[in-house]
Amino acid sequence: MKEYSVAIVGATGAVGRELMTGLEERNFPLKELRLLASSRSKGKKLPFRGDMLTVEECTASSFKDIDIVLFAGGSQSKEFALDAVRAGCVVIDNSSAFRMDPEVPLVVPEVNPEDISWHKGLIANPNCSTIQMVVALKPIHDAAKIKRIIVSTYQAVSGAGKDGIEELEREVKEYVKGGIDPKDLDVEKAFPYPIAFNCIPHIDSFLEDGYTKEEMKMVNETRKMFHDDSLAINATTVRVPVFRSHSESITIETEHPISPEEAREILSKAPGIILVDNCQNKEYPMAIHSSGTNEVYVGRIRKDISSENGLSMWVVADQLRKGAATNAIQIAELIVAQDNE
Ligand code: L14
Repeated sequence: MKEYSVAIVGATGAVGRELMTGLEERNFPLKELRLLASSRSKGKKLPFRGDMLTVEECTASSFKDIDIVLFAGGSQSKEFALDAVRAGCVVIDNSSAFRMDPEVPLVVPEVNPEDISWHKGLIANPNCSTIQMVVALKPIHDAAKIKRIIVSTYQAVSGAGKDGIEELEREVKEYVKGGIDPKDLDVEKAFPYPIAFNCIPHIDSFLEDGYTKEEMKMVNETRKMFHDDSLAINATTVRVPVFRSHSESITIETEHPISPEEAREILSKAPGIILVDNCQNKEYPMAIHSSGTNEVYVGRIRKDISSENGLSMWVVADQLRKGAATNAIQIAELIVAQDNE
């Protein structure tokens, strides 16, 4: 089997570290792994498969002799992704820069693996909240055709990277020291308000119509991967004081009737999904349980009592894993499979 020279751009960030873990855990056929990052991280050493690898500064000429480049999702995608494509690499990009480009496939392997066939060197990894939603909904869409989706997210602070994690930790410690009202906690750079003991209904920037860019990513990316521009979607995205794993409350309306029992039956056999749905036994998906795993967890499946054909459910996944690194490596595995056809 062919072995691949792979580079990670943004190796030192939260997603970069998960990409390294994923390549190791999934035993990706590597000839070589190169770690690239901004000049700030140059010279840092990170452990991989028993060795210490040194981080190099990413420049436009970093991509010679590399087969696959995984961009972790920072601002370096816009700067260097096209240089990597020009150097002949296959680029898998975690940022939002290219996702809606009609020349760029946007892929979740459980949902639309066929779309990698038309890539021109660049494949985009969807937004974390979108990924876990489409993994859960695609099997139901295939069975009963979804017409409308209403979703609210409960997004972990690690979506904002290491800064987000450190900010929640610092605020909680400050509160525990005593004598401070949560609204008076110091705010640093990750969020516009204190996130400890709070929910902030604001992720990414606001558009003129009152939705955020994060919300519109869920709308537009889902339509692109389901190949259906008529799908009605309304998203509200919220930051919550959880370290890791995004949770989502999802209500769908379908063209054909589908019962909660049928949905459970279908989802229990669907790829990448773990059904955790036994309310009588207090079993439902939770962020503290999904963290560090690669699957999408679905539970609380019930009939939407406000519409004719509808279901509500609760969907949780580790957004640094399936929402970013794992999905990107699964795309790389599709490339490997295609090469070996
Ligand atoms: O579009 O939770 O990939 O802050 C990833 C992190 C969107 C925001 C993306 C978060 C970003 C998200």
